[in-house]
Amino acid sequence: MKCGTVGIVGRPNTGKSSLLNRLVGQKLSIVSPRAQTTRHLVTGIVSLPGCQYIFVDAPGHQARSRNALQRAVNRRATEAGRDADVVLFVLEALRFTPEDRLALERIPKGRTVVAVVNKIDALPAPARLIPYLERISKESPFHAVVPVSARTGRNVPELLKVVRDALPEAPAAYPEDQLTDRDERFFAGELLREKLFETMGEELPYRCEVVIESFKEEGRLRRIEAVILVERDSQKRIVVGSRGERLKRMASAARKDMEKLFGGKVYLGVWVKVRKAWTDDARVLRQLGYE
Ligand SMILES: Nc1nc2c(ncn2[C@@H]2O[C@H](COP(=O)(O)OP(=O)(O)OP(=O)(O)O)[C@@H](O)[C@H]2O)c(=O)[nH]1
Ligand SMILES: [Mg+2]
Repeated sequence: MKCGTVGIVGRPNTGKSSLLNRLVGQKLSIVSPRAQTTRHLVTGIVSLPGCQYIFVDAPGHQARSRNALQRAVNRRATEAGRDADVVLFVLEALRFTPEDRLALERIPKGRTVVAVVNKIDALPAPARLIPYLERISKESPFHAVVPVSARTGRNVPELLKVVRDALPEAPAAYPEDQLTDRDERFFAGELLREKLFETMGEELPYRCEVVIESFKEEGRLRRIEAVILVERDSQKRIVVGSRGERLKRMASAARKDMEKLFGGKVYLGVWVKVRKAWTDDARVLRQLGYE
């Protein structure tokens, strides 16, 4: 039996969370076209005959951190590479930016690192992939370089094989049917946060956080009370929208996703609160679990 932790790291927006979801076959980690969507470590467990993979999706490592929140998120990104048996270093096909290099340098020396070249479904000229793969294999002593598409699932089974070979012999750490070690409360907050990323303009999602104030199971109903923290009154007005329409739409979309994931009815109440400059307030960040 093989079993081990597999950290999924790289610069923001390379498709790490999409890859986790594809590997697990379930949407666990939120995805958006924006960089720095993921802020937490999200575990996805895959149990196959003779092998259990404990994947850990990490936030993208950012070159420039402008506030305490981003520094805390970056520390988390580093943790995922440090504590893993195997590291998946995720790249976007045909690109290798200074930010990619920085993320690669954050992985401790001596780790088994697989370079995963993602988004091969979107290649403008497929012939350019081979020289790119050759170039990447020279960047670092990778255990392997594997091209995949998290979007279509192409070559993902091959990636699983490569990782399996590199995992240590160990008994399974989790029951076979367990998908994650995160609870429903965590996913409720993330699904609402995803709607902020989908709906809001440029800077706003980075100024928002979701706090689940209460999560109760009443028979088959889950009664969830959430708060969206923003930094200023003007941001609150935008999140709420005229006559509360925007907030209602986001809450309704989040509730539907929650019902799908939890397999039961959800009541979701959402409020917006102003907490001045929370992204730079160590005390608030600690309360939010970032320290
Ligand atoms: N064409 C294509 N797009 C992809 C693929 N994988 C991810 N994407 C897109 O790339 C964007 C970023 O995806 P995420 O999975 O959120 O990326 P991430 O690396 O987790 O980003 P951070 O959490 O911000 O670090 C989204 O718009 C995805 O739909 C892929 O295989 N092909
Ligand atoms: Mg992500």
